[in-house]
Amino acid sequence: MGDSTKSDNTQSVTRRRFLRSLGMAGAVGAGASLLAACGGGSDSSSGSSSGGSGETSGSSVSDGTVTLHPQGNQMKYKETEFTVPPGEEIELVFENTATSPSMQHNVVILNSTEDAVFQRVGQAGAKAGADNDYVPDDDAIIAHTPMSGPGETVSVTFTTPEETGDYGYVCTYPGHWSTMRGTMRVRS
Ligand SMILES: [Cu+2]
Repeated sequence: MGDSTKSDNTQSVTRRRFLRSLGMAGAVGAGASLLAACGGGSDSSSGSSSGGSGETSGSSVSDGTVTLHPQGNQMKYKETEFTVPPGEEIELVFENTATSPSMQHNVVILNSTEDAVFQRVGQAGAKAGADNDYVPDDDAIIAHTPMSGPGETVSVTFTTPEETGDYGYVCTYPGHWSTMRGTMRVRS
């Protein structure tokens, strides 16, 4: 099968690099907004998990890194949107803070926010199977992280689209696509 999209993505995974320092990803996880206030050393943050279930939560790019998490042990992202500039290389980090063994997740970025595209990619992902990390060969896929188990952190580095607009992201672990979705907003 022609898997040019897939090998592109694989390539960008392998050439990922931590943009500034390894410590940065962890700091961003505590909350991007804190970074504006402090240069480091502050531990006034209450940590990774906040309540507010059912509330829309956002994340934004900071020093080229965006960090996402699952919402507890639900088939949902905690951050259902994030905003990035166009045409810029970013590192997308997913910290799988779930504890249930069935809560395996990835982040697959799509060139669309159409429900039909989420459905097509989600269903094809289940068919692609574990050997393919549940990621199908589909032209709608811009980039994707590897699959992560509970407690694992995965990431992918990619260049954001040149065109401003909204782009979907979805987890392609079987059964997750219908609820585990978000929107990447590309804004200049
Ligand atoms: Cu998932």
